[in-house]
Amino acid sequence: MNTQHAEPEMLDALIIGAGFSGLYQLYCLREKLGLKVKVLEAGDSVGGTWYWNKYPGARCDSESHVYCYTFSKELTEEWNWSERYPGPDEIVSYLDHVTDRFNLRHNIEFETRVAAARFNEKDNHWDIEVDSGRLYRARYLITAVGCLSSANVPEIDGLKDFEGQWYHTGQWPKEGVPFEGKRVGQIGTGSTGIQAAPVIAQTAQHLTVFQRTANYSIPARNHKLNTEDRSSHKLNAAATRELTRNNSNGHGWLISEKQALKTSAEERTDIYEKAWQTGGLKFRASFSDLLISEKANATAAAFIKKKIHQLVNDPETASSLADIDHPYAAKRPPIDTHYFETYNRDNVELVDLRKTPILRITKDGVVCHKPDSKGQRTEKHHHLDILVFATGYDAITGTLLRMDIRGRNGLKLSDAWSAGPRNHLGLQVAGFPNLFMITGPGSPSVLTNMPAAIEQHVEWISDCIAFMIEQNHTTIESSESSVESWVNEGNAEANKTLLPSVRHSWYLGANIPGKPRVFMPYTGGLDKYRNICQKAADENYKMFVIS
Ligand code: NA7
Repeated sequence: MNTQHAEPEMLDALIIGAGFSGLYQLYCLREKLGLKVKVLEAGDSVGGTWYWNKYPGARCDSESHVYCYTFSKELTEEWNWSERYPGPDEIVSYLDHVTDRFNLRHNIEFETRVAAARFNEKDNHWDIEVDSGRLYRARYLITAVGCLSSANVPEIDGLKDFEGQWYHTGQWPKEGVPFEGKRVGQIGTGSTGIQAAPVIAQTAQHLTVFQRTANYSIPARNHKLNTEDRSSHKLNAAATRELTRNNSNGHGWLISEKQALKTSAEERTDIYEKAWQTGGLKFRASFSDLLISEKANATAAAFIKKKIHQLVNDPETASSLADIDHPYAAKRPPIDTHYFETYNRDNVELVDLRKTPILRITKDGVVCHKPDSKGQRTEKHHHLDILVFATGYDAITGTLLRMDIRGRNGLKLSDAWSAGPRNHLGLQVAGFPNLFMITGPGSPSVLTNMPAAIEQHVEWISDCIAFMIEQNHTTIESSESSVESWVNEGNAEANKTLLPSVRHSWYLGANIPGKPRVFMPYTGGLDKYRNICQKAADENYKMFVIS
């Protein structure tokens, strides 16, 4: 850490990131606790994940009337969403509005990336250094860095030789990318690729989609909201708040109590058909046993695969798209706008990488292995002007570990987590006093509607810091034993579901070479998690080590 710079700026709390989490954490610590707080943000505006993810077709998969804060009735009352699912520009406008409405901007430093943070054991504070070398000193350090903010660009042989332009969807140029007259290759068919392909296909001369793992998708059925929709959302806002705070997923709906396996085939198909027509993530709430029973899940999987075959004209393409090797929603379940239908366009081609893997990238395209009719190895060159990597993120831990965070005895977070992330309640790591993580590993985060999970975390952290101040305590940290029991609890909850069975899922870190395979999000549900956290607070944080 650079010590040649001027005196550090003294703060009570430093927050990293100005997305949904960082802004609300700033508001709570400043307004409710009166602390001196600063947010450091790498981008030049608020927005977090949505500041960077401006790729074609980008859209939130939570519905707009729940993808927002609920802490201020006035804010809920005055803000008007324009569509069922908000796009990045509208979300950033919303967060801009929140920033100005609550006068938060002057506590945020933009274009400032945290490089390192060290816990000073002598004086019990954090020393933080940013990329420009500036220093800050704070009693509390809170990471609000999002779960999907470190782009994963796979190391494919030859990328450096590519003479066209290439982009990762998570670092999309603000000015956009014109596809007119271009031959575009898109690698990846996760939630992002499934959103991007239909939009890129509308203007590109030709789009080649490289699919490694076929994926389920449910129609989003996005639409403009009218005055009645908005009035109804506002009228029901208090009830919706109660619902999103007290259910397992933080969305505006409950998971049905009906079991697929105890429902007749005819009724089951009716229920799936209705959910398909309604669209969106609620499809996965059709039955209570979908994520715990392979047999139940297979009924949903079969329904969706049949839809794919109905939607896609070319039987070979349909077969590749429907050749899905994992249970429905055991990987992140995408929702789409005309994704499967896009393959009926003359200018769109699917390359099934399970049959014809990528060999290398050349100066003007991608070369795939293509067995000929005699099974001999031949090569096919896909000529491309633009390559789009919709290849996901070093999710949940990537951004945390890219910073050089060191706790007691200089322990590096990357060493503490060398076998995978370990913490207590997803909030605190043993040996890292006064460091709190919002929506980190071990918390429900990506399995929920994020703002609901974020409000819970921020409020818990704020209450905890208020307790520390009231009681004149200096440090709070997890004990090794509480970490051990939380890791066991997390594994036990995950193993009740089908989710850890998908070995190639980013929930397990499997998309990043060398990343430990540990199931990261807490699957017990936001409601259960909230109660566990509340109990810890009600017991005066006795599971934590306080000094
Ligand atoms: P995902 O869900 O991680 O999807 C990434 C896609 O990229 C997926 O289809 C991957 O295939 C594919 N991929 C990754 N590396 C490669 C290589 N080397 N070759 C070919 N294909 C590759 O990321 P998304 O951005 O779509 O979604 C992330 C979240 O963002 C999403 O859940 C929403 O919450 C928003 P694989 O499946 O690994 O075989």
